[in-house]
Amino acid sequence: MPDTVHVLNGPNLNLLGTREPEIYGRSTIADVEAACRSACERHGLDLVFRQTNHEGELVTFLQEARGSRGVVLNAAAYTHTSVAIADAIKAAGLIVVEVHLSNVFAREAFRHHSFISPVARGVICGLGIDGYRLAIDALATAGGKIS
Ligand code: CA2
Repeated sequence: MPDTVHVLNGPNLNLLGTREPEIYGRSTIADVEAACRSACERHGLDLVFRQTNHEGELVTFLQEARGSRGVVLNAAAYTHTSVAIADAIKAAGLIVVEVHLSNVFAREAFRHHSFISPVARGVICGLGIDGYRLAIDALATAGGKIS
């Protein structure tokens, strides 16, 4: 378990690569998974990669990540709305790196607030799917401590 990284993806990310490529790029969710798998293999870590469109299921996935090395979390729109997800991170005592494909601060004001950032170890946004790899690198080294 401590050698497992969970990469959890929220609503609509299953549609990646099909619409709005100018914002989210052309990579599909399968491409994101492949990039995460090769990053984990490089570090000798196991990977659990999941996507859901349901807030409660994301809470369950976070609970199931208890005891892991850490979580790379793109909660998508729930980032900006979900107290339940922030509570789940705290309750499970998880090390979380929050990731967004787009630079949320260059977008609408409602995307500037995150309920997850205060309970995350770090935040990466605007670097496309490279952000997932960088988050895995951070979790692999120094238990996610970014110095
Ligand atoms: O930039 C990101 O990764 C986001 O988490 C993506 C979310 C958005 O609500 C956040 O503010 C930032 C939206 C994901 C929707 O994904 C789509 C994929 C293909 C087509 C349309 C939406």
